[in-house]
Amino acid sequence: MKDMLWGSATAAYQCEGAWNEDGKGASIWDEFCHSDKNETGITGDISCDFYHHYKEDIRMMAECGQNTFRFSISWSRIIPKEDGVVNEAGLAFYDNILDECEKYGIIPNVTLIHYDLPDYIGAKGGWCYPGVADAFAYYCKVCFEHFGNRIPLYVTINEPNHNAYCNYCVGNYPPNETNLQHYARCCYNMACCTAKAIREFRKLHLTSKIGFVQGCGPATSLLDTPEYRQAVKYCNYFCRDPFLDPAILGYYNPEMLEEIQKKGIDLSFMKQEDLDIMKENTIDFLGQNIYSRMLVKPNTSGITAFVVNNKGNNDGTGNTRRESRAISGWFEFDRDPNTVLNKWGREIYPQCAYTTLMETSRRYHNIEIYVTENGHGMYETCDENGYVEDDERIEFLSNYLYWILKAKEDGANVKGYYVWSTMDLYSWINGYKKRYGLVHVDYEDKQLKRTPKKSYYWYQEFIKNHS
Ligand code: BGP
Repeated sequence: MKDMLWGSATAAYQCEGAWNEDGKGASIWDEFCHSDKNETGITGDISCDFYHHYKEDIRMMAECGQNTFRFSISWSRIIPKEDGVVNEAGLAFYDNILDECEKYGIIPNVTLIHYDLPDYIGAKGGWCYPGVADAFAYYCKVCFEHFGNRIPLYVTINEPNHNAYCNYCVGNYPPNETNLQHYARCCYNMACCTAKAIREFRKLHLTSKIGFVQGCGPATSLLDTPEYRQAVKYCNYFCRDPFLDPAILGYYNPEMLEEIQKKGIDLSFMKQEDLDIMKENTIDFLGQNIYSRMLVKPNTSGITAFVVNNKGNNDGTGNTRRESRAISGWFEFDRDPNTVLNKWGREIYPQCAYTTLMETSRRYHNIEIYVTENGHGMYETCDENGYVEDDERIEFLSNYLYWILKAKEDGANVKGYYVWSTMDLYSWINGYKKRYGLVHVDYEDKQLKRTPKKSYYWYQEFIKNHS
């Protein structure tokens, strides 16, 4: 499978640590984690300290046979303050990572923002700040000019849908609001961010490609009645279409905009000049994260409510609430009695990988797709050498990979696959006990000792057999 990249993924706030080293400014996650709003007190201040361990981590990736690495750049490391002055030490850190990747022939797939807005943007209203897209485009321009073709795959934003959802529906991510008007504003501003960043990117005529990463697949249902089909459509209006349509097609579906307004959302913030920029500046590829499916049914409860895997449900015992979402009159989550949930209330359903890739390909003209995240969170224990036998993860990954490769075989334009995550790292509100890594990190050890897990060796074998 020569045209397929095999790798793993991380994100700046979740792995770098060094939160205030070498001139880095604070991000909204630094601010949130250091505040009273952070109920657990757990932070990403040090995490697995990728900032000082990147050489070791990239070497281990290479030894595993991985030929691509997805990581993100911290905006506040590059432009620490509102004055826009570039922090050369920030650029140098990422130059070093790129050097290391080049040394091993690892292709970088780099996200320009993975949740961690600079705090100075947060103070002005974060993703709802009307100037966020211009500020983002400026930061991206600095990156494009500096890194240029050394980064062949750029991603503007990680999971605008999930980010906006956690920020403004569930309220478990900063700024911790529950406000659908702000959700709509945030989604729109994120689409403007992507379009304005792409406008800067195209000016440089790089050979690199640019995309964005979607956090969930299309909605689906257990029954096929007009009511269920309607629920599916509404869930897509909420989770998919406001993101993929402008980014890939260059416009919003007018029927969707009408339905949103009928829900009482004021869309007067939408401006023709932004829509013109979106039309001209669409993505080259889609990054698709695959964890679970959006299984919905008609909303009969009349309730609007949002529950994620890490709010009031972060003990990992699996005996608390199921992950769900509902919008009065539109849709609510359904439960398939034949599937299992993980310990954080999220459904495990490998076949969703196939439907996601096939349906996305169909709707969006067979766009090039990278599966930018796929992984399994677990509580883990290691032996005295730090070795973890994570058979459950191996089973999860191989089942999902079966469906991903089947989708590729059946015509989806899948170009790469990334396990979430390269090594154990900070899992947002879930802290450090929920682990995803192919490599175990001993957080008790001063050196933050790394030990490959059983899944690392399984992946090494898998890559060998599929290259
Ligand atoms: C995705 C994010 C990642 C990662 C992953 C696992 O939505 O892009 O950053 O965290 O989910 O989620 P969690 O850590 O909440 O279990």
